[in-house]
Amino acid sequence: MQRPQSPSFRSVVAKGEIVRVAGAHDALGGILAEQAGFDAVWSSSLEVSAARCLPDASVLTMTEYLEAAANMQKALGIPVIADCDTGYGNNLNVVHMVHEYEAAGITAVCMEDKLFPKLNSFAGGDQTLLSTEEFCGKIRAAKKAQRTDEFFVVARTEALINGLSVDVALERAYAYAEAGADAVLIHSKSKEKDEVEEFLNRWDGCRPVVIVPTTYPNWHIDDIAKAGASVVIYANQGLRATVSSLRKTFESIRRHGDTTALEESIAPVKEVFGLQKLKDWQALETV
Ligand code: SPV
Ligand code: MG
Repeated sequence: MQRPQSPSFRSVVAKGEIVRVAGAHDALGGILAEQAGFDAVWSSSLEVSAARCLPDASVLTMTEYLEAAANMQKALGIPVIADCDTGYGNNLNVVHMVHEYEAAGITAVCMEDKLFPKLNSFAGGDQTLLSTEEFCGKIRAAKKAQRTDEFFVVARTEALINGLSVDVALERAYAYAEAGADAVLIHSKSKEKDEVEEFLNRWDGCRPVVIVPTTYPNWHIDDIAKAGASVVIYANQGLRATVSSLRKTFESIRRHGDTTALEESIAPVKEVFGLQKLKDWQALETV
């Protein structure tokens, strides 16, 4: 029995159809995304830190984020894009990060142009950006560090998160493309899609654009594709569903004193065995 094998993220993007990505923090979430038909999994810094009840504030180390991403990739037949925050420090940290992620079988990483330590984009607080030139240096360092042509570096600008204009976001994104990024990610905390849509309208298409429609949820994927985005990351809906579902489940048990009311709405143990591929493992006893 072999582990699943995943195509590279680059090859998935190269198909030319919009790439649908779901956020996860462990292999279980990742495989549920794969089974639902997603094309890739986002190893979300928000999810991975929340899974340990820690803030998404560069508190966990690179090694801890890498372990989470690698555990997902090992279980999946679709590629993981690792959310690597700021690259965990300066150019040197970025190079170490690329070496380690690539060696672990991760085919795509994303770095954002904020200062280290960073804070989650929706948390308010300090969202100061690194200078464009310094971030371009990180991109160049990352691209020089990769061993294979397959490895894919997404450069994420937090210009809009920082309250800067679409002009600035575009200026930065073009500089990041010029520095060698394989794709750019434009993040926004606006309740409307307008600023991301404007970015896409004015983007010349020199690199694929990645978007994260968390705060502007009512943009249908077909319309996002028409607007020119290549990759859509549903970054934290799985985590939020987990929180709601576990809360409801545990409250129900406490309220009712038994689990009868729940049985219809929770997965049978058999389904869990399926996700564990238990039958395949048991078959190994008699090979
Ligand atoms: C994440 O999922 O960790 C992200 C997206 O980086 S966000 O939380 O919106 O910043
Ligand atoms: Mg993140």
